[in-house]
Amino acid sequence: MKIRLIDPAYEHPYFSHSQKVIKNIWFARLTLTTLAALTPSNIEVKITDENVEPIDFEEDVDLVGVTGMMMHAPRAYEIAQRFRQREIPVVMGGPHASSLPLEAKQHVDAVVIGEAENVWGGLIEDVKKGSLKPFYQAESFCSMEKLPFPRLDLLHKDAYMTINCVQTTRGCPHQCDFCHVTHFFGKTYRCRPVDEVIEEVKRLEGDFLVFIDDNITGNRRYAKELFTRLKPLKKKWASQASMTLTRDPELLKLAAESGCVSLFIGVESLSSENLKDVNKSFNQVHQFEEGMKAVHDHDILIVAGLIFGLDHDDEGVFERTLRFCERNRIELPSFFILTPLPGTALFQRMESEGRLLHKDWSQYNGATVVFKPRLMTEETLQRGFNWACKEGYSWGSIFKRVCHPQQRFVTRVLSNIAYRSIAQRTPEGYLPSLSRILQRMNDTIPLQNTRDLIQRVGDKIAEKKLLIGQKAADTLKLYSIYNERLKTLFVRLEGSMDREGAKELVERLKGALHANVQKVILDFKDVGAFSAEAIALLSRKGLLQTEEGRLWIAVNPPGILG
Ligand code: B12
Ligand code: SF4
Repeated sequence: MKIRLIDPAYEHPYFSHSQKVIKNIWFARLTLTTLAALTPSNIEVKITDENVEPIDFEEDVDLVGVTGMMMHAPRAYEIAQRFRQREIPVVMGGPHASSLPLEAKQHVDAVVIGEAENVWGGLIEDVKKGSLKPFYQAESFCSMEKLPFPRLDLLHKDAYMTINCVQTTRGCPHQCDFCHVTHFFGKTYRCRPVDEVIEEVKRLEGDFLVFIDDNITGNRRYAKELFTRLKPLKKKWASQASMTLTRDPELLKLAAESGCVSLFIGVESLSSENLKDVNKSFNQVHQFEEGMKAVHDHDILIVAGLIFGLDHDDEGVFERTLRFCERNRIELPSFFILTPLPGTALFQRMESEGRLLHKDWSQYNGATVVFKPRLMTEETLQRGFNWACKEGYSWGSIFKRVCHPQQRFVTRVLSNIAYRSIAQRTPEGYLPSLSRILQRMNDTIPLQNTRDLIQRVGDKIAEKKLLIGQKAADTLKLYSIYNERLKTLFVRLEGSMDREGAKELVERLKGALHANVQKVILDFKDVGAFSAEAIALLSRKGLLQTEEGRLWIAVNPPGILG
């Protein structure tokens, strides 16, 4: 019996790569090499990764297996159709088929839902008997013990940056709403025996490997043991981890000592509200800068995952995020557009809110807008994302991010050049017109004079000066968010306001009006103290009016002075 396993290619300006780029930055997934390893040894099994070689549709085979993420689905179905025309049975598995088995079944003879370990052998027996069933799904997750080592020998070694890929864990202890991992693996986090991982690593040629885990430090005790055992092997490795790693100095140190040179870290958003919305509050925004520094201090290169289009993202998000990457010298920013993948909590929410634009899965690729964003239009999100990709890999931005004293300078530069070649293929983008203004509208204005401040008590202003012993905040903070759909700017003010602060606020707001903002809502609730001059100025400029329908609307304005 002969089996051909196929990984479909994907035509896209951002995600499909030339052979040269694949050779520079790409590694093979473990999907088909794992499946091949599970195949009984008396069966001939071969792999085609369509990204690196064409498919032979005339090949004489008895079974074709196709894998695929969401965006690969249309191509996977085309491939299936070509083989089925020749009456060769086709089975499909992987993230897409597992999320939408009924849809996949319309295009293939059998669908494997979830992991293959406990069903693949039986499926092959059924093919031999000519009694292939429509669906295969294991009753439980497979044991992580004694998993066969993936058949890396079946890959074209020279086509990729590396074929040295190893998986140590499956799943993730977290459940971020947009992530497919928890949907696929349930709430489980399973670890392979460290002995077996070490044995697999020892067998790899060369000194570099990728741990393709979704979160290699999800179980800290396990990770510490693994890293300790890796040290003597003197390999270099890359993987994915969550921000929580940066809060455990011992773990980070062990990772570095065991050869970690690069980590993909899901930063996702610089807004705590966004992170809360998608169940990722364990990412603490106030800790980001310190966390990035800790990783750099261990000479580990950061590939940061950053998502645009979350519900609290306005037009300012693109520039704000890019500047964050530059300030923190993130070597490889990896920008994504929020994508509701079927099976995830995010998909359910978007679907129930009627916000999905279509279900053309080929567009569900992390680089295309497939839903209605809350605070901006689809076009602004798409163009802003394109801008960030291009601008983020402009020479100026690369320079800001890679020029620092840590080691591996050459690696930093070369990997940026490789990413730059991808980013340059991104369609034209632009920075939304309000971006600059929004950066200024999210700022801290120092006070010039705290002596004459009058404190707000309850919703009134106290009669005279600050109450004894109570210190006024010596800054005025502006938190602004713009709703492009409503053409409305919301500004929440916090701290104290003297005349200079009020003047500065008026100046900045003038800039917003020039940029076609049709309404400004100013919330004064968190301003604890004002100077009489500040109130007079705001009042003169019409910023304290509360009537609906006006250009300026004040919420919780300071009461009348005593
Ligand atoms: C490595 C990896 C990558 C690499 C891929 C390199 C490459 N050459 O393609 C990189 C980092 C570049 C990458 C990029 C992206 N990835 Co990715 N990636 C992974 C990751 C972490 C590991 C894949 C792997 O090797 N798994 C190990 C194997 C053994 O598991 P498996 O693939 O699930 O296969 C098992 C079963 O599914 C089943 N099975 C699978 N296929 C088949 C086929 C048949 C016939 C049968 C019988 C069974 C079967 O059997 C296997 C053994 O049990 C997975 C997460 C994960 N844990 O799988 C995400 C994952 C696959 N990626 C995902 C996504 C979305 C992307 C991106 C779109 C970016 C993004 N927005 O996150 C891009 C797209 C890139 C592209 N061009 O395809 C999603 C897919 C979700 C979905 N529903 O489509 C996943 C699940 C992660 C997530 N957070 O949700 N990725
Ligand atoms: S931490 Fe990462 S892998 Fe884990 S659920 Fe969240 S996004 Fe997915």
